[in-house]
Amino acid sequence: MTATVFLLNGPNLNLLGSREPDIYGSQTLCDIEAMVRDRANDLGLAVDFRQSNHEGDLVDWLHEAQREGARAVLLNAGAYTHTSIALLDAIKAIAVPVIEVHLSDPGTREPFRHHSYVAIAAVATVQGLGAQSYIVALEKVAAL
Ligand code: CA2
Repeated sequence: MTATVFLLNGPNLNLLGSREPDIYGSQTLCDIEAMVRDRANDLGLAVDFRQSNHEGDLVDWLHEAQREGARAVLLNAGAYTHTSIALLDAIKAIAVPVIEVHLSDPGTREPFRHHSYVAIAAVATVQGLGAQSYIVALEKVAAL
């Protein structure tokens, strides 16, 4: 059976491509989804690609990844990365490996972006490569 990777995107990422291209690139989330699907196809992985602006949706989807037996979760939690103990607890509560993904490198930006709750429980972080961060994270899953 084909392994499924949940790719979860958090708040404001639905607006990608519209503003701040210097930080996040000019691709839309749809463009990124298409890139990810192409690469996943090559790697023999299925992708469940989602976005929500609501913290609880991301928590529910992490639980769902566990219930559905996902191979891994790629999580760009957006700004919840820096604030959400609920997401940290959800990642700790599931056995599915979670890889943290960011387009930018939050460590080189404002100090309030330097701490990541997600990183505490994630098995790896890929950041600062623009849309390519998602591809590198997917390749890490294939190598798990
Ligand atoms: O670099 C990343 O991927 C981030 O997760 C993006 C988040 C930010 O809060 C994190 O610190 C790093 C923000 C996504 C906001 O996306 C926008 C899209 C269009 C216009 C403005 C922001």
